[in-house]
Amino acid sequence: MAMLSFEQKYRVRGGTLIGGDLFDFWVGPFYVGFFGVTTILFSVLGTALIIYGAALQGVWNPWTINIAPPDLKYGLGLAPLQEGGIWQVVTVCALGAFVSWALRQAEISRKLGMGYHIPFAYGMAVFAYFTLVVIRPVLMGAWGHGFPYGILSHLDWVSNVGYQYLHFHYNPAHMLAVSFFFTTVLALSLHGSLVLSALNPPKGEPVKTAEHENTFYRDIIGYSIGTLGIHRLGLFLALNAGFWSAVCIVLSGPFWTRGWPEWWSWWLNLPIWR
Ligand code: UQ2
Repeated sequence: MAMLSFEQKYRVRGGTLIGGDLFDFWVGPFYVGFFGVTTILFSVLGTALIIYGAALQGVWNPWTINIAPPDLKYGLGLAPLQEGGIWQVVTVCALGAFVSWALRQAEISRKLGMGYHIPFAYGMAVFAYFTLVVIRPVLMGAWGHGFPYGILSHLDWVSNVGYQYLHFHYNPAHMLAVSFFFTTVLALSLHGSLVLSALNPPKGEPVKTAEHENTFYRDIIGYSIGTLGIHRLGLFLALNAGFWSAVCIVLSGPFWTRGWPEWWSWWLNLPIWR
């Protein structure tokens, strides 16, 4: 399974961004590359630090592990390891690993002569995380505005920050982000179910093609977006979900400090009501 017949054909040299031929090889099915090495190093170090932090607190319950950012009093400076310093190093490791992964995707795309759509799409998720733990804390003047690394603790953070703005669902960028997330799910469920239905006809019948897929949607809503189009739409919807998520959180604090319901007073104050 790991070594399909056509894989050999694509095991070609070149396309690397850094390191030349030095890391241009495979281990089993995996391409290594300079960024494969840095991804492994950053992930192992970051994970080890989270486990170390949990051990120092004597917390071994996976649900309650919490690596918190520094107190606000440390501002944008370095904090002692046990007072948020671990969080700071883990954040560097996480970003190191995420960026390494994106660059590894870019190297493999180059190797194969493909576009950069995959690293671009993944990069949008990294951008949303970067906004949360770097851009917004820097704009607000303290690393303490980052979110804590823990299963339950990050949920508490989201809830608390949401209530700080009274009703986060009134944040217009949050409305856009949520709508894009839901529409992404709608599009993927339409797409996945359509492909599976075409590829799984009743026993004994031949597998159906894109003509059937197009005809289904033309019959039911008078329009088919096409096999290429659905993937363009999917990428567009998903990129927007990540992008507006980043926008909605960076607005909250650096650019709007009151409750989000109040933001809508621009509507009530329109001169057309007078
Ligand atoms: C389609 C098509 C596909 C698809 C899907 C459609 C053959 C395999 C799902 C239908 C999608 C439409 C009409 C767009 C819906 C719009 C939104 C915003 C959800 O036509 O071509 O290819 O998978």
